[in-house]
Amino acid sequence: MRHALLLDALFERLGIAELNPAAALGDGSWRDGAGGFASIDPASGEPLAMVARATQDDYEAAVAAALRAFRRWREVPAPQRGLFVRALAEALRARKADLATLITLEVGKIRSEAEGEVQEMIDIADFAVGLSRRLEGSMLPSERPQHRLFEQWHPLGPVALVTAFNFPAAVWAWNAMIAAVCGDSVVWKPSPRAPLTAIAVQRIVDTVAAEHDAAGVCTLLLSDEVWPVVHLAADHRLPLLSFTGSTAVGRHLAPIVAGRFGRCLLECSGNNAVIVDESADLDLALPAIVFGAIGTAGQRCTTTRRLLVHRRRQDELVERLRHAYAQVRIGDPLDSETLLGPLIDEEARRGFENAVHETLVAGGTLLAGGKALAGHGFFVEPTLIAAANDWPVVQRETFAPILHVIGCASLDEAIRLNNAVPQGLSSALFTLDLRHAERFIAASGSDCGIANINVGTSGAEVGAAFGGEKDTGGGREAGSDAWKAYMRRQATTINRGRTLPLAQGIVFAAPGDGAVKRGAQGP
Ligand code: UN1
Repeated sequence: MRHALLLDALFERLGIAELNPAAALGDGSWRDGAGGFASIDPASGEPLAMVARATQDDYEAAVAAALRAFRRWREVPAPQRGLFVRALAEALRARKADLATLITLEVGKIRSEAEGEVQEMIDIADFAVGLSRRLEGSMLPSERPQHRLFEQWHPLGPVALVTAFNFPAAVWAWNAMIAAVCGDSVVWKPSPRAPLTAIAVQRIVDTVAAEHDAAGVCTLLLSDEVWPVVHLAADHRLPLLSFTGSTAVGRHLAPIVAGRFGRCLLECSGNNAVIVDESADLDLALPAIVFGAIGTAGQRCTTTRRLLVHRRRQDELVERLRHAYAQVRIGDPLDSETLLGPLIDEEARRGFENAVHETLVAGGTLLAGGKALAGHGFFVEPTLIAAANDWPVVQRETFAPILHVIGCASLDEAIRLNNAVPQGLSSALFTLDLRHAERFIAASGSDCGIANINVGTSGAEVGAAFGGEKDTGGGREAGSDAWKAYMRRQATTINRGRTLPLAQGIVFAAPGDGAVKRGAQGP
């Protein structure tokens, strides 16, 4: 076993066993489940540990615990709920290195990016703590005298949370930290490819929850089967389903949630482009493109998959990219020299090979990489291919470090191509031309949820709301006012007068009564 000693020590510190339980009720108690599945180290293909699979009874127990917790938690004042989240942030700070190492082992992202992921958890927790003293509604002018009109926000209920392998901890934090200050509880179903990270996160929650009267606020269900996700989507006790994953799965789940008038927060596929215009500073564009295309081995939903480059800059940029790609160290993601770790599994490696093959058959020109590496683990080369935007392989999201290079004659053409894909998550323009920058972010510019200038497509901060349009699903998570998805809005009108004026000037009175008319005013 690779790094056996490191692994033993890490598992001990993070509370991971050789055979792990299947569900956590958020009060420190865990359930055994039945059967099991392995967490696989993608750098070696070897199993790291076994995890039990949740049963229907475990599902019921987790949802019931979350429901019980919600009924209590919603009554706790929001700033006190914030104290729980603040303690989570402290616990995460203390375990940042260990949790990052586990993320690296389990999903193969390099150490620096794994530490960034834990930092993102801390950042959103800090954000949520501040939010716990805001969650402000709005006071609105009533048209009626001696009336007060306002909106306030109430906790929504237990949130069903389904997350993907590529951000196995941060996306939990985006949801759980915000949900917790909003007064909700969470039933988390993580990716079956990252169960150990989920267990480690839950163990951290367990240490903190008891001290903050937050038992059951964060519950966990582990499974490699499909049914728990479908159950969560169909379960009317869970008013919000927050789902991160492919568009295909999101499209399947959304109607199930809609059928019970539940709410969906979808973070589905991206197919993000960097536009490099004629005026671009390539010293800025180059590292942004390399990080965007190769970071997390091309397995971020924000990964740069298309490069829309002005033809006058194309040769120079491609040459510099090829040079940069040739320097990229592929290998053990724990090694600090490594820039490109493995893909998550064999299926992902095959997906890479198929996509490269399809692009070449369509007429693409291979500019760099193109091969999966032989041997253990699921490694591939960072790949650059000249392609056309309308090819089916370019239109879909392949979770791998493949960058399609597409020449453009103008900014207008580049914006048109940027938008000419089904997905709408992230986009970026490198330019030194103010008019071009403004054009890109205008209403008729990028149609994506994220549109950056001289900043790449990936690596968003938590402060703004994160999400995208079209096939990306339309959800918004993390910062800004994304918290509103986790609460229910209530409009209230209070009458302090002694008469009952109706809105819209309606008079509704029996003749001679006179009590109900517009503008009637009490003493
Ligand atoms: C994801 O890939 O699902 O903007 C999330 C980024 C990260 C989050 C990515 N902060 O790349």
